Amino acid sequence: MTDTLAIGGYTGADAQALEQDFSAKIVSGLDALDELSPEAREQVRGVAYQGHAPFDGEQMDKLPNLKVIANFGVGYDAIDVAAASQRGITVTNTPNVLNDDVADLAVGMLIAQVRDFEAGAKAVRSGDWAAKGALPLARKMSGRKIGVLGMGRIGREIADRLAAFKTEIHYQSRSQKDTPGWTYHADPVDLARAVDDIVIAIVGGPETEGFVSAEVLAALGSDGVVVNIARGSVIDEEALIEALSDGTIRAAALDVFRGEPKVDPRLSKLDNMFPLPHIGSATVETRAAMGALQRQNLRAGLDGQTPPTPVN
Ligand code: 8YV
Repeated sequence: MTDTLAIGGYTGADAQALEQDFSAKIVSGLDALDELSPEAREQVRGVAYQGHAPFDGEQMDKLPNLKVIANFGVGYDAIDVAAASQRGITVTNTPNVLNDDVADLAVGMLIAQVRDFEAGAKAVRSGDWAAKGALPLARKMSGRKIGVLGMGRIGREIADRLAAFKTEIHYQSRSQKDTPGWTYHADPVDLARAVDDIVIAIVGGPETEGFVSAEVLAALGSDGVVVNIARGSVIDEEALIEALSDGTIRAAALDVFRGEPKVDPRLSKLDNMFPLPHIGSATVETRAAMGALQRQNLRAGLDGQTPPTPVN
């Protein structure tokens, strides 16, 4: 019997620390809750959660003495925080420690598409470079106007990096920030109209569902690149497939997808979409920092202390 459940694919040092420091029982997903005995479920006071499957009130009710859900990740859209609050459950996340990695990835993905890296790599690997000669010219990165959607902690790191590439920074967020030299737009369509490319760094969840709409994509225009490192749900994926297929926009680079890890084949087969398998925070260093912060939160929640990074 343990008071801590680790739900998700924990391996290596994280699994070891959860087992050693918390005597945690590690299970692969929320489905495992139904396999535990009622006595075992009553013992559970803390959950270390990793994953994107919905953790809702119905799941929480299976753990009647739950005090804390410590999420492995900054985005906690999978967890019904209102349901947790109603039940007196503290939810925590792992902000800040992953900002640099996610921002690095976003910038890398944008440059990859503006400069056509994937087409270039294919030409070398296939022998087309020797057989058919040079590729069509790409576009110049510096001087581009970039619209960052969401000026939170990660959005700001992205914008700082892109400014160093001599781009012109525009952004949209709920409120205007203190960002001298950067142009604020309250409306995402206005932002799209003003810029060449969009980098999405808004939170997921119901309030941003389909935020990047057909209208936003049309306003961006036929030279535009869309980069998404946030959540698949923030883009209207049907509209994106259409916009990429008919040339409404030039290209996209996506680290996140609706229904991931399954990706709509209509999207994954498009040559002008550069995909990555949700690796924004996937470095040895950052995952170690996320794990450590998750466990600090978990410990504090179990001890009835205020955790370092609570979300409710
Ligand atoms: C994931 C993420 O948590 O932090 C986030 O919001 O999306 C990622 O870092 C990661 O895939 C681990 O589940």
